[in-house]
Amino acid sequence: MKNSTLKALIFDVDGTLADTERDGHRVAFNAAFDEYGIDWHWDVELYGKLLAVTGGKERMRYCVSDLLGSDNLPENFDDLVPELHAAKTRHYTELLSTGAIPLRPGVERLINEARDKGYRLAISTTTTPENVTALLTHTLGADSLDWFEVIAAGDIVPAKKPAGDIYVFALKAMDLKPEQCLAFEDSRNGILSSQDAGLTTLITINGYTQDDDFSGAALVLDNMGEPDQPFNVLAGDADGHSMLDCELLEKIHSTHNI
Ligand code: XBP
Ligand code: MG
Repeated sequence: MKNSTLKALIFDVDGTLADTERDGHRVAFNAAFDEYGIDWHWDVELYGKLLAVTGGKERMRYCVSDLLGSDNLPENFDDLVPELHAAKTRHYTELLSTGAIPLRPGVERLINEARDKGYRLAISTTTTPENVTALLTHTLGADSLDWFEVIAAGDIVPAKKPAGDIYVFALKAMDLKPEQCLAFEDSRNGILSSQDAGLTTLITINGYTQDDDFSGAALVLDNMGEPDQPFNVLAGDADGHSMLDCELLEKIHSTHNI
């Protein structure tokens, strides 16, 4: 099963392609709570704790069960979650349409290079599909939706990250084996998911995930790097490179798939 050629790159979205959590999803959740008269405000610190659970609907239920309890919530809160989440998605996509959240350093450059070199691309995320469409459309342009052969997102699999199902779904849809791909993640739940699916994984950390356990990652970076903005290597061997490019990806892939 080893010694395969690198064929495809599979990207997580939130935290990896863009820093969406603190100033995007969190803000949209709060706007939905306001809209529905719910007496919650998820501040930056609390939201960090809530990120233990992936998926917005799951996160709201976790907030009740493990963090804030049900005081002052409507009696039918659990039934209201899907509707509340739909409002959150509306607020989030509206926010993205203003161009409020850019891609992280190196993301567009790496995607363009990978396309030029003929690598296949996919997305594997727990977020709602509309959110992926909005992010790609308002950063790379509407055409970019077609650059990704598979956009595996949201409730398409019942078990979200850290389960490996969403990566397995993407691999199946592309008819590829894990050793023919690399995964790009930013969080502990993300790498647990990609590793569960057997994928060699590269990490770019962010403010919420910088202290996460990334055991087994092929490389841990602060970002993907640009020609005028070299990355910092936090773990692993970048072979003297200062930004993530296809040559480095090939080296990492061959080192980890022999
Ligand atoms: C992303 C998430 C998502 C978003 C919210 O995790 O956890 O839940 O925060 O999205 P990952 P929805 O980057 O590991 O995929 O509200 O649309 O569920
Ligand atoms: Mg992520």
